[in-house]
Parts: sequence; C-alpha cells; structure tokens
Amino acid sequence: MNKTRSRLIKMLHDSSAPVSGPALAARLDVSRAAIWKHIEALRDAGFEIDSSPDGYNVTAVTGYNGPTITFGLEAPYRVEYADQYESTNDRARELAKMDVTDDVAVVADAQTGGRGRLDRQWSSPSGGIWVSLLLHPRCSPAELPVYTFAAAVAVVRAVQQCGIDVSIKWPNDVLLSRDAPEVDSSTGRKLAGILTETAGEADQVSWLIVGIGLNANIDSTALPPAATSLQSVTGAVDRRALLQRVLNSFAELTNPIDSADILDAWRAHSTTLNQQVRITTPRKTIEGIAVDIQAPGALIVQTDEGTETVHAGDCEHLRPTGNNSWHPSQSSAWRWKESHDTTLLCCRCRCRWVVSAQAHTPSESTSRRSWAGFRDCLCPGTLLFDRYVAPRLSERHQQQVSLKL
Ligand code: BT5
Repeated sequence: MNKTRSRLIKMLHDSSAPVSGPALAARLDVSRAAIWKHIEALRDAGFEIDSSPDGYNVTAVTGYNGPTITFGLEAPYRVEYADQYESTNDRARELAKMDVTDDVAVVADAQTGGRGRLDRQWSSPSGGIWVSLLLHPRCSPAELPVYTFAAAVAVVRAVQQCGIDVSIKWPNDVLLSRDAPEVDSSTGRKLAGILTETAGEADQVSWLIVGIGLNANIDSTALPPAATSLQSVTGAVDRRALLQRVLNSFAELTNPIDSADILDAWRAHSTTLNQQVRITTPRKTIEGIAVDIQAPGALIVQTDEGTETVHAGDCEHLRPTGNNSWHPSQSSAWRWKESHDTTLLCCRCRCRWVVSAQAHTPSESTSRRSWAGFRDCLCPGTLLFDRYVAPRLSERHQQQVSLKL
C-alpha cells in the first residue's frame, strides 16, 4: 500500500474519535481532494469508512488482502498477499533466494499447487487460510521442529477463540476434537496442517519457512474425505481476524523462542499422548503407546520391546490406551470418575498412583457427577488435581486437592 495511505489508515485506527478531512490533510501534508481519493481506495480494499460532519472513522474491515491483513496486525511480519499462488511456500522460497532479510507472511486466497509433506497434494480452494512465514531464526536445523509445534499451538489457540474444540495430532495436524459436539462419524476431522522447510549449514539456518493451511471458509465437500472446515462446523468466520490471531500467537510463542514452554503448550493440546499409535517411517513401523514428546520434536513411544524415540513419520491413532497413562502438562486430558479405584501412570516421571474411590469423597453422593482433571505430579508423595462437582454440567466447582498415597 502506498505510504500516505497506510499512514492515513493508521491515523484513523489510532484515533478513538472521527478525524476530519482537513485534519488528515494537514497531518499528511496533502490536499483534501487527495484525502478523499485515498479514502475511496481504502473503501475499495475492504475498509468500511464512515464519513460524518465530524470526520472519518473505520467501522469494520471486511476485505481479505495485504492492507487489511496488515491493519491491526501485532506480529512483526511484512504481509505479501496475492489472490492466487501456486504454493505460498514456493513463493516464500523465491523471496528467500532473493535474499529478502525481513520476516514475511506470504498469504494467498487460493493455491493451485498447495503441498503437504512428502510432496502430497494439499487442497487449497478460495476461502482457506494459506500462509507461509519466511523467518530467519538464529539456530541450527536440529532445533527447528519446535517451530512446527509452535505453529500448531498458534492455530489451536486462534481456532479455540472461535469456540471450537481442537487438538494436535503429532507431528503437525490440527484436528477437530473427537468429543466436540460438531463431530459426527461421517465427516473428517483434519482442520489444518503445517509444512516446514529450511535451508542452511549444519550449525546455522539461513531461512525457515513455516507453511500453515487452515480450512476456514470452505465447504468441506470441496476437501478430501478426512478433512473438515470451520465453515462446516460453525459457519463462515472472520478469516482476516483469524489469520491475525494465528500470526500474533505464533510471534508471541517464538519471539523469543522457549522450547520448553512450547513443548508444554503442545502437550496440553495434544490428542496423540496416551494413545495407542502406529508410526510409519520410511524404514519401519512402530506400534505402542505415545507417552511424551521430547525436544526438539520427537515422539516417545512405549512399545512391548522398550522405548522408541521417533523423529519423523506418519502417525495413526489406533485406540485409547485404557491404561490411564497421563502427562502432567495435560491437565484435563484424563478424567477420574469417583465410582472406582484407578491406577494412574505419570508419563513424566513414570511413577504410578493408585487413586482410591473413597480417598476424598466420603461425603459426596455418588449420584452427583464428579471428576478430576489432574494438574501435576509432585513426586514423591503428592498428586495435585482439580476436582469438579457438577449437579448440572453448567455448574462447576473447582477445588485443588493434594493426595498423599
Ligand atoms: C500437511 O501435510 O498437513 C501440511 C499441509 C501444509 C499446507 C500449507 S498451505 C500453505 C503452505 N503452502 C503450501 O504449499 N503448503 C503449506 P501432510 O501431513 O502430508 O498431509 C497431506 C494430506 O492431507 C493429503 O495427502 C490429504 O490426504 C490431506 N489433505 C489434503 N488437503 C487437505 C486439506 N485442505 N485439509 C485437510 N486435509 C487435507
């Protein structure tokens, strides 16, 4: 966008009251006729600008393009937008090869050759969020998987603000949660995927591209059978605001990067941990229980033969484990019901807890619904959990209890 126009829209954004044409003209050092022309151009780009005797003010932003995505974006990325790219990852790669040194968010309304991992096709009709971030982190390639994890967490946080329950399947899929009310067995659950690419030396990355595909305003019949879209689940969403939330959240997680925090956030949103999984890698297939992730992005799988550390592969969830293994970062991942004794296996320190049905509910009537979201394992001797008692599900009382066993 031309400089005067972006200063003009910023002035309108920053002001809580309407700003008059003469005031804008004076501050931008242009004529009133020029201000009027800029206002018309901004309206064409999708800024709803009201004009009254007091002046101009922005009432809504409906367009999806470079200027509207930049407007109000907190994340420090320059936005490059086109209605169509073959692949935003490919465009970001072109920029990297042109020695572009700033961090850029390449955004398209549609992609004609969107790619998944291993060059799989990624269906990208108009209406989705197709974005690739060109970044220049100071780290070695070995540390990069954590950026993929950060992108998945950013997508989850942004989508959850639309009131939709989603979770992460290792390594990079964002799925509609199995028990979300919108899920029915006839539709797919994959809402988003992430493709990370890089180049550099063994000890220093030159550039990193984090490509995010999020099925926003698309009818899911236009997508592969395993996929779903926000539009099919909740109706059309404000795609610009959603993209900004993804970018802001990703920037917050990665500037500066804190791998331990990102892994903890990933664990908290994971649907893979505690599942019986089958991982297919180019060399072998591994089956077992996914018990944890480890920096920079490996999945730890407990098999009959021992523990396997898997760095890459395709992951299939087979069935819930039934053995009540639980990771302390997943505070609500496993729920204890009061009617029977339960054995818990903590994935962090591998300690085992037997939680007795009578241990802490002697006075509760068993007809009340009560369960626990486990909060932390303070080994040795204490397990912390939040206890919820709900005569009706809308009434939750939260209590933190220490159990010494
Ligand atoms: C991924 O690969 O999930 C990474 C997808 C990354 C796409 C973004 S969009 C912006 C940027 N530009 C690009 O060109 N790519 C990135 P993978 O885990 O390999 O999953 C691919 C599989 O997902 C395909 O084989 C299909 O089965 C399925 N699939 C294809 N299109 C889909 C869609 N729109 N939604 C959900 N699943 C899809």
